[in-house]
Amino acid sequence: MYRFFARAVATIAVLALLSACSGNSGSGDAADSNDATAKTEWRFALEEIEGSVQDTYAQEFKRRIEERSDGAIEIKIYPYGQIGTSSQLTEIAQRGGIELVFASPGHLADLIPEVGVFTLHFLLSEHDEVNREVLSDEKIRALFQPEYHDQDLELLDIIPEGWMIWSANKPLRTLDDLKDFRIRTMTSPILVASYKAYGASPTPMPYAEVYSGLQLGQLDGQVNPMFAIEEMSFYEEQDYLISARHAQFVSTLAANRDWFEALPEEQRELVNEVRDELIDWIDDKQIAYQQERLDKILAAGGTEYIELDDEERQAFRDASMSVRDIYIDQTGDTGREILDIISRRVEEADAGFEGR
Ligand code: 6CS
Repeated sequence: MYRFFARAVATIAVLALLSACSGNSGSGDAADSNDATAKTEWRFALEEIEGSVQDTYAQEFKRRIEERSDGAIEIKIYPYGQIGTSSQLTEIAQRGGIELVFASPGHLADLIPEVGVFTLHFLLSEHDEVNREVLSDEKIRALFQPEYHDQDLELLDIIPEGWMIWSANKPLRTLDDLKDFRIRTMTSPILVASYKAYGASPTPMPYAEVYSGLQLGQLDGQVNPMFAIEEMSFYEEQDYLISARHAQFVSTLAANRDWFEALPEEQRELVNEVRDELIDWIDDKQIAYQQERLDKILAAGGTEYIELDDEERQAFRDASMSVRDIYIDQTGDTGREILDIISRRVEEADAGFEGR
């Protein structure tokens, strides 16, 4: 299971190689060349391992792009563990060492504080259909594009990957249960503030270190969508999985900005076309994955699944509201506007959905 620990040894070498190769690949070589058989390689790095939501997305993205480019484009996928941590992947994409990357706000907010909005609790809808509609709206994407551009990135899509689930060795139903609870979070300052607001003791760290943190007793629990808890084996070290439906795990698909802007028009359109096609496709897949993985965990035995009721959730909702001021403090007027627009869009889409 921990292939990625072994592979970490190769990380430095791969990083060096990718940076050195920057400019020799992924920039429309085939189009520039007279050799009709020349291929352009696009490198696509993931924050998740093979079989994950991001891997499923990348495989289908690759299949559709390669097929429609008549062999002119080849996409090489690097699952988590082959290159580096989420933050390192973003850094390499900024430098042009890879062309495409998944960058989730849980880590990316260190660099682009505005995307931390997606790590705020009780912001998105309880309805998957509403979240899919709001997050894929190009007007919502446009709110973040200037910040991505400032960081040499192009934001291509915002993708929900399922409800965040707490894992622990005791049931977590109240704020009291979370008191001083050492919970691993991604590195976003908003996530740290969110768990502090619950009275917990948040411990930010990279994804690859979570399993050993649980195993060695450095952590009491962690939070991730069900598919990840299963494929990263976190459940093996935990007795309870708790769904508070407090937040979705959201990721963003990004590209190196210069590379994207320099793509021949038809290739840029192809990327946008496939991106649009995959909105519903990946959402249906991720929803199915959560249930399948939960079934798998429960079938293995030794883990109890708890869903908090509305009254229990309300206490967490109330405690989470102060974190919105922290987000606004960190992001100023831009963040305030982003937060207002997203809250309003979710409210309107919820009202429309419930009235259907
Ligand atoms: O917890 C994390 O750090 C990671 N979790 C998921 C589901 N995807 C990528 C992210 O880095």
